[in-house]
Amino acid sequence: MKSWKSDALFRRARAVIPGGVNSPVRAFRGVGGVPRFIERGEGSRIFDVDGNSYIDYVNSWGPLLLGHCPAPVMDALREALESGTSFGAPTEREVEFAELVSEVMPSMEMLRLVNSGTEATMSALRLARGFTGRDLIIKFEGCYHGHVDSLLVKAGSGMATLGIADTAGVPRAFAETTIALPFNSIEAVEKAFAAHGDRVAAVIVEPVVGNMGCVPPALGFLQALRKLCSWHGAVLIFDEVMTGFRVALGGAQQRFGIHPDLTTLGKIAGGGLPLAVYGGRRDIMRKIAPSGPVYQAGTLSGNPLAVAAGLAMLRYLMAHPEVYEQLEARACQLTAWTPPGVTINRVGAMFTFFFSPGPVTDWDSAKQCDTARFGRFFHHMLERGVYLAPSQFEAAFLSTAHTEEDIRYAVEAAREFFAV
Ligand code: KE4
Repeated sequence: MKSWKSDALFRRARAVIPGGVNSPVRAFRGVGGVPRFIERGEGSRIFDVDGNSYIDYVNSWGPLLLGHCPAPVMDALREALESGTSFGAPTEREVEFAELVSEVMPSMEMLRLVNSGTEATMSALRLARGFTGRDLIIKFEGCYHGHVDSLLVKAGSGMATLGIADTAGVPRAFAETTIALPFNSIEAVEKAFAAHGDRVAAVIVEPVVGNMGCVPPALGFLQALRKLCSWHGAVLIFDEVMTGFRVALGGAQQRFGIHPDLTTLGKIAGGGLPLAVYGGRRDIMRKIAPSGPVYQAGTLSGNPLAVAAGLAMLRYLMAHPEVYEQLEARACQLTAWTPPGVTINRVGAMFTFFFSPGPVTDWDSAKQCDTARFGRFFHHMLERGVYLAPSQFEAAFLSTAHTEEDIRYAVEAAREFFAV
């Protein structure tokens, strides 16, 4: 496929934007080559500036559960646009959206709207520390919760892709408040609580990890986190920025039947616009200003356009719960085979082809992958018009716009690679 315009744009971009991209993982550093500059999206496809079209299995890193330009979201945006873009004042739409999120995820008795998943996790952490009066946070290696200073410790996603163990710019004092443990190790969490129990403010976890690639929770792991947090008075934070409204309408907490104390949401919550959420137990959320002493604010928090998109997405999903059976069935078709030397992990409509014999259950096993072979697979698929996440350590996402033909085509293209 020709990529002259993308090549030229990438050269221009690198002169004025670090790495030529506005988020590191987009730079193709994990797979090599030149990122495709995208002109538009439609249904299950994206179209680049050189006129190439791709079946999109990234879907903007998860938000586009209904595919590109879904009518419910586009119509809602057009209507909202007529009334203005931002007021910096409360609107009815925000109240309605908050009520629906709380209905779909009952653990979120109260919630606050922000603009990104990072802002949601940063705020949830500050709130957990303010509520408990404690400093330490437990996270898991390979999990990524946005570029929050104290969480950029052994993180996944772009940091795993770039092989950055810990980022520059975070004071040692911040990093020292974070305990990073192996995902799925109940024993490690028990030991950490035994050693620091009365100093742990919160445990933050991706209940289904997407940011080292898709890694499901081991049987009993989430239940153990729930029990340990309750016992030690620590706040259990489910970072459902990726899993919320994806692995079930009510997220991983519904799928696995766990009641976290706080939840963060993003991506699908905004239907592709900058909208994220943090929320949970009323007694904790009441600590947030102006009702309490923990400060958090935002000029564009609850932005009318973003909330219109999120509301349209949420209303559609609540009115069409059958989409989750459809997504599960389609994802099964895509992943119900075993390419040689590859482990496929899937939960609902998020999945990863790990280039390792596996099993892949945590960061230690994920990082054994043959990333060079994954890079060759990525470009094999890209050349055939299938757009995957440009990193071994990311999840791929299905949308309701993916057709049986899209799935069949992708499986056929993948089989071709492995047949070689
Ligand atoms: P944002 O600040 O990017 O909206 O959300 C951060 C975040 C928080 N929690 C989870 C579980 C997440 O997956 C993310 C962001 N996910 C990555 C994809 N692995 C965003 C893609 C990117 O960084 O460009």
